[in-house]
Amino acid sequence: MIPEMIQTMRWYGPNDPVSLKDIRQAGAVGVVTALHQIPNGEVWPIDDIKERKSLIESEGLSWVVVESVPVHESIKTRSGDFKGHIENYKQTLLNLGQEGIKTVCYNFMPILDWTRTNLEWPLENGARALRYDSKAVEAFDLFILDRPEAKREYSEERIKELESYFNSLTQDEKDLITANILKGLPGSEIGYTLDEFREMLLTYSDINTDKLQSHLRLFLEEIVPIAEKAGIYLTIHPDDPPKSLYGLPRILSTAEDCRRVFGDNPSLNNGLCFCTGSFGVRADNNLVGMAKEFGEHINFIHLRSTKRDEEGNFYEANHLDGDVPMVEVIEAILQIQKKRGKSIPMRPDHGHQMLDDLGKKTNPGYSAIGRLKGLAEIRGIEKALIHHMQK
Ligand code: CS2
Ligand code: MN
Repeated sequence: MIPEMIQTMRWYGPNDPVSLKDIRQAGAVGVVTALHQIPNGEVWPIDDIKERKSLIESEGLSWVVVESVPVHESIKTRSGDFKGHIENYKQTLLNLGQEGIKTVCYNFMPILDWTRTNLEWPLENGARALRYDSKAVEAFDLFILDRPEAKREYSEERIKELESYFNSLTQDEKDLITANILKGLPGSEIGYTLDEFREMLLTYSDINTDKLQSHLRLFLEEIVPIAEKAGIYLTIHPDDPPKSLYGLPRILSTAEDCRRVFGDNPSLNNGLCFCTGSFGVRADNNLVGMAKEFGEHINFIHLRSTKRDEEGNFYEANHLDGDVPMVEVIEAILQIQKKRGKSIPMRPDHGHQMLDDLGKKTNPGYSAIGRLKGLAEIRGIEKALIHHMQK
């Protein structure tokens, strides 16, 4: 028998315009959620976890994954009260474990979580997608953030190109790019003003890639034994996009990065959130190869596709189009599940804003219908593959 993936959808809690009933009708059996109301770094109290869990269960769903228990900035920079924050993180894991919630996602991206510059990129068919424009990010870095080192990091030719692009933008367009970058996308937990962001950047002035890698290693040395004790499978979410921005180091963008993290700490509770849309932005990431190589550590799966161009831009494509070889990826995952004799939770990561969701207030990337479509397509692929593999 080949186990099926556990179909889930992300839910942002009682204020999410997408309800638990909607998620159930989409065919998901569970949700991925977090206690977003608790400030980063504080312990998640047992009672709050219990309450949220029973709310979800009262609608016939289960709380399958926590995404995310955010890692406090002090832990990433190992400054201030990072020790206290690590203790809090451990306690939260123990509390979640006690309530039977066994899969926890987090990321180790400095300051900002995932980044897009356009949240309503019009597609040919009238639906809307999220898009990342390299020029917008780099022009923001050079001319709005005005980061002193930026001028040395870009070539003269690039700076000229960015200058003329920047001058072609209206003030409204500039403001929108700034807001999209700094206010934080759903799940980011924290947004910044320009000045706050500049101040945060200073906290990384002596943190290079090596140092950030060692901070992740030291963090995992502390929390993985607790996860083992609590029966929790940790899953690190890759960098999105998988490259350095604003001179900040990023350490989970490639297969090499995964090799380091799981080589340093081979515990199976030290796991990966295999986000195809994030890793898939790099042409040098072989997704099927990565699924096979890190299969034992894949404890959570985000399925979506992106379409990149030569200039480093990308948009979120239909789940079965774009650069992600979705059928092959799902096949590789089914092989992993067969080998491990275990179902892995999966969610259709994002979706297009389409049909009745157009014009509605939605969480960017997290409207109902686009994700329902993605989930339905993925479910179809999975069923067909299992049918064939079992023959
Ligand atoms: C994003 C993020 O790509 C994604 O999944 O929607 O919210 C991501 O889930 C978080 O960065 C994980 O910690
Ligand atoms: Mn993801």
